[in-house]
Amino acid sequence: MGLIDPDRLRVSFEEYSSIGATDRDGLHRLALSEADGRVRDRFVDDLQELGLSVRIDELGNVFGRRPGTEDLAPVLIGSHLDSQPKGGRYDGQLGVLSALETLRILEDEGIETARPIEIVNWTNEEGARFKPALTGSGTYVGTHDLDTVLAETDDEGTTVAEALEEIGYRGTDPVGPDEVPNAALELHIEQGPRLEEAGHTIGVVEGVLGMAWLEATIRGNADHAGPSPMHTRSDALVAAADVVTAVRRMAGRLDDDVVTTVGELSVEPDSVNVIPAETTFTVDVRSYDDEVVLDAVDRVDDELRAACDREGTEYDLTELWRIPHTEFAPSVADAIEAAADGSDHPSMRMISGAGHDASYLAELTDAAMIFVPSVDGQTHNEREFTEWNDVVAGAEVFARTTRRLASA
Ligand code: HGY
Ligand code: MN
Ligand code: MN
Ligand code: MN
Repeated sequence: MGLIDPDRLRVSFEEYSSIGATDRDGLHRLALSEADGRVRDRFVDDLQELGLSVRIDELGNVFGRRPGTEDLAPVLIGSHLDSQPKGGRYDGQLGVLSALETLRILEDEGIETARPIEIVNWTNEEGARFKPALTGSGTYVGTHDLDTVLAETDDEGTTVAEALEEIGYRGTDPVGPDEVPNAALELHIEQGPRLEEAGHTIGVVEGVLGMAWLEATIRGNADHAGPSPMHTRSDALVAAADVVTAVRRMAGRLDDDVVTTVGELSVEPDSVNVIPAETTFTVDVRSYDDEVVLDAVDRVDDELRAACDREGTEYDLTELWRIPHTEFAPSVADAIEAAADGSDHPSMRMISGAGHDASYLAELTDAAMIFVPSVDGQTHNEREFTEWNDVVAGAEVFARTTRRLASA
């Protein structure tokens, strides 16, 4: 038998992908939704079938533990099973299933490791339904406050605590490590075009961009679209539009790696013949340089002030979340590169533009990530795709690295 069983990995991938599947080969499995509940049940069944001891904490993070031969701190492996709205089947899910396959093959071959190995599915990695993102892992490492996270609400006003109860995953275990892991490893799709452009199969991820999420509300006056003279209007959407384009132009001007996105925008009263009274929109800004992210946040505030002066509107700006850039542990990155070299898969060092649970784990222990290519860099949509031979290559390197980390 090889380092993994590709056919078994494929069977699980298709099975998990059928839970919350969209009709265009994507996934609609928002954090703590009914579909997330069903895929969690599948995951718990698979862990129990492997004979692992399973624990679910108060935030619904699901852990399986495989004992080691020595009384040593565990290696923590895994990712997330929640998806974006109409997202892809690989984002997060591939990391959980590669970790599951790694444990399955160890069982098949009766291989014991010195260190225990813990596998995890993190709650709410995406931050699509409940903001901010990465709250399962962020609370586990102590960066997020449990009560604050439990009280976060979605657009319908449902809290995280209520959603956890609804799907039966409001566990009893305290959120946080039983034992601080000795190392942490996450496999993930790159979600960008770099590996494909370079013709490489394995990304050895050395770091992650820092990011800030902002929410801006602009208040103008609802008025009639007909009789209201143009010079008397305070149009909240016109002011927002100015800021949205300014946020787009900010990227690239600040630093070559800065990326800015306005992903959400709502208009009130949202009626064809009423001048928009209020708009609320989000800003996501990222850079490897944390000072640049701070500077960008200030510039968003400047742009809001200027747009509102022009339009006679008012605004509020709230910072929803900020996470500094991540530098992963060279020791784990080196272990990944050695494993890639050992299995003849060309690898390259890189930085992640996407946020990951491993970033919070890096605050607690030596962590790093393995990337596999995203075709056309596509992700966070139903076109997300990774060639199966790249999936297998990534899972093999993941399994090899996990064994190495668990042996020492
Ligand atoms: O926002 C991110 O980068 C991740 O997908 N949660
Ligand atoms: Mn992800
Ligand atoms: Mn994602
Ligand atoms: Mn992630």
